[in-house]
Amino acid sequence: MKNQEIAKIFNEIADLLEIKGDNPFRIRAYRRAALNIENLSKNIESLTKEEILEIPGIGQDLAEKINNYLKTGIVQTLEELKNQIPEELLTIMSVPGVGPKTAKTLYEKLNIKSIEELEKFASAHKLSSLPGIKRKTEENIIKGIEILKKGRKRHPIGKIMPLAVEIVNYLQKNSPLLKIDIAGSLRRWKDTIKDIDIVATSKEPQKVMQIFTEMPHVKEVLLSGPTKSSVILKEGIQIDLRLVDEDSYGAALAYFTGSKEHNIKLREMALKKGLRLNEYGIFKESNNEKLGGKDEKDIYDILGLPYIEPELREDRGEIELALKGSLPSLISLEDIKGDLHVHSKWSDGSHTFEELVEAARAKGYSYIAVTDHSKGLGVANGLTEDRLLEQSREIKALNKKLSGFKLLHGVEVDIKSDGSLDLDEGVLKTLDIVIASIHSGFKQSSTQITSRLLSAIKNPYVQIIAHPTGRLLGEREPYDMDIDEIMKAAQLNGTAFEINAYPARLDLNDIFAKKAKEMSIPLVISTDTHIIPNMDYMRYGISIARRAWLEKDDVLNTLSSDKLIVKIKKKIINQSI
Ligand code: DGT
Ligand code: CA
Ligand code: ZN
Repeated sequence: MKNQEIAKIFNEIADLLEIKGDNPFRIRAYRRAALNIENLSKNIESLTKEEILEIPGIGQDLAEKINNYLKTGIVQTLEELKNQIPEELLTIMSVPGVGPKTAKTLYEKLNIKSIEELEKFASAHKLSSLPGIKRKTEENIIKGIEILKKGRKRHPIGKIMPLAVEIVNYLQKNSPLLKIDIAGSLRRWKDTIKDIDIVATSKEPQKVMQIFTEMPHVKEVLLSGPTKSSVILKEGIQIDLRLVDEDSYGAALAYFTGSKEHNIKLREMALKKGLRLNEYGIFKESNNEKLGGKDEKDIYDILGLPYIEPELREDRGEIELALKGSLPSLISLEDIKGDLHVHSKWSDGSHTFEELVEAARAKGYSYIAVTDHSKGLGVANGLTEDRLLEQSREIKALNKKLSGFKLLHGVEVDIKSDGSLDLDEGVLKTLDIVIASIHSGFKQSSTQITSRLLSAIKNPYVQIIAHPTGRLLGEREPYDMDIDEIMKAAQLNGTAFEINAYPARLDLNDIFAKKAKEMSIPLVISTDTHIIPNMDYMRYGISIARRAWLEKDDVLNTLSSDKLIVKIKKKIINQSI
């Protein structure tokens, strides 16, 4: 899809303008347009000129650039900027933690032209002698290079899942398949993915392999055989396709779904029962008689286990639980009744309340909470106390007109660098829901960040901590903080944690969400929607929840709005006794 390409170009233009010290509003306009195009649910090539103009943040000028790009494959502005600015500068800027200013200094003062050179200078501590570059910046650059190297190997699931689904659809439509399934870490919905594994069966394997290796999506064929082929997609992602006999399909699917650790445990169990388990099926050790393998369920049946959902197959105790018959009944998308983290036009979202309500109703929700940013976030057009009160009046008026749906009034209040909240408590207490989160000072010491979060957790008016660890997949590590202490405080105060479903965040992750459940810390799953298609990200939040063994009752936004409000307001009552 051209959407990603155009978004990338607009971001590149913004980077180059930033290096040039151009007008910040112009820079922001490009970034906003890039974000909105990236999040578009439709292929931009299929839109008319008028429809392109309807994308939030796209005016005549940008629409023309898009049309030109679709016609000619270039955007003139980018070409012109590239001629003005050395390309090496962009390379240096691709390191997380290196902004345009730093990149410029590194390039001009030390003549650094590649990431390798940057790494050499940074590890020899030769950067912090430069003007405007602190010791801490140098450390962050070293960390950034590490992230970049790691990021090249693993990709956020939000990037990979749509690609995999597209390929599966393509193969289903164009090749003679009997069955096809996504396997590997992607079927387990792991938050980052190394490569895509697909298992399929067909009466004409040669033909399927030919169609697979000749797909228009393929950049390079690594291996092409009758049972296994591997290709690299244009996006740089590897896909392995395995064709197996129909009779072994279930066993192969189980084997290639993994995890490796889960499979090893199953094989050990089989051996103890005098059975042999492999990717072809499950057999009697004594006479090689095949007992099953056509369906995945066969394997678990024959081992005397209930079916174990792919998200649980990590050898984190799921097999032991299955043996006892006490596997969790995992939460599913249909259990979610509303979204508790949604931005509107009032701050940096793209839509009016009416538009958001309509989209939420179409999803079958019975409520959403509008949670715009607070005033300290100037870049996001955050709300003052006065504007919040004004917002309150509008929401009340709108709710009178709605039936069977409730628009909750909330806020995403910024936790300032000293730990205080960015809005008066007098106003916070009038809202339905208050979520608090950190948006600055990510690099503070562990003691500072921990105490900031602790004061928000203890505040009687804060019900939810949003994106609690602050990680951005492939870009930013979680805050350096004392997570044990933070979880203990949430447990004690009855403050909920958010599983932020935005694919670049997925924060909390599965490990901490599982721990939160064990500690009876309330959880919510929210999308942090800024533009309507973001609401679909709920599925990624659900995947984290399922990998964390969560059931419907562990998640607050499976409740009706009335019950939800009663439950979260208990915190204020408990703390005032
Ligand atoms: P990743 O790193 O995101 O690609 O994670 P996976 O789990 O997709 O790992 P991958 O692609 O290396 O292998 C796919 C599945 O194949 C894996 O989950 C289990 C199975 N598998 C691969 N190698 C082995 C092995 O050496 N032993 C066993 N038992 N299973 C394996
Ligand atoms: Ca894989
Ligand atoms: Zn937000």
